Amino acid sequence: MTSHPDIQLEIDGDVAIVRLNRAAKRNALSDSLILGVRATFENLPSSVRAAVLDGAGDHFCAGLDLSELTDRDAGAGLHHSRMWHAALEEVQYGPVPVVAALHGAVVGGGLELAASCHVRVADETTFYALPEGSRGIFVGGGGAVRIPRLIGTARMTDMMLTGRVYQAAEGERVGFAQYLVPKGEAFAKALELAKRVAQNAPLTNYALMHALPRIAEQPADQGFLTEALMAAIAQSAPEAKQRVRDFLEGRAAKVGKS
Ligand code: 1HE
Repeated sequence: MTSHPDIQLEIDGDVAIVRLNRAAKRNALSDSLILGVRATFENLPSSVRAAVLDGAGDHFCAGLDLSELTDRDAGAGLHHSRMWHAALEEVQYGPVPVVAALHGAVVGGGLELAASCHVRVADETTFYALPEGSRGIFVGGGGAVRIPRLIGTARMTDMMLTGRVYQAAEGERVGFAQYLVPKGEAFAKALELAKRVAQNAPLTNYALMHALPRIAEQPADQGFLTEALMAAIAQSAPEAKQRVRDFLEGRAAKVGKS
């Protein structure tokens, strides 16, 4: 396991709780902290089957640590952005599905980080913004790719051109979050969901993390083939066969009943 002074890592059964722990700076992501996020997800114990990503204090994450935004030349800026890409790839395509517990500011690089997670739970205090537009910069943490896939290119363009801020309820409606919960309840809901995710067959979770987003990028004809290959692999696992037998023999829950 990797430790970083601004990351709290806790293992709760088969769920890892990863918490940005820099509340005094609203969990702003310094270079060191973004590298810490990468190392944490890279080095999760093999017993972990799902993760929750949370932020300490009143805000999930205020984005890039602006105090480090010194005058980089073009080459350094390119490498800096690629460093973010590598870190957030580790969240999206790392070992396990990640449920984000959102509250307060989810802005700039914080929104890019949230967008790299697999499920987003937001409480009523959550707000989403891309202040890069007003800071004279551009997204650099994969937001240009991931955010339009959540809310559409037109909405992202509007956010960056006009500084529009989406509040929690509207944010859920447009697709930033899949769940909206009362103030202070995002973490508990995210943990409940992560525990459920952890119970899935690992190959099913693998397919959802690695095949589904790629199928979405493929022409339909190739997507159907990728789907069929993934389906064949998933159903061949002994665990899948056992789960189907459990249902047929009345040992597994029916849909909609726990
Ligand atoms: C920071 C940062 C930060 C807070 N970098 N230090 N992101 C932004 O443009 C968002 C900037 N932050 C804010 O708009 C506000 O801080 C919040 C709405 C998030 C929270 O407001 P509030 O009133 O609770 O806190 P605060 O008093 O503004 O901030 C508390 C401290 O955190 C203060 O430092 P202090 O030493 O004076 O106590 C702030 O300076 C510090 N702080 N946010 C550095 N972001 C891969 S590219 C991604 C590009 C981006 O992410 S650009 C968007 C950056």
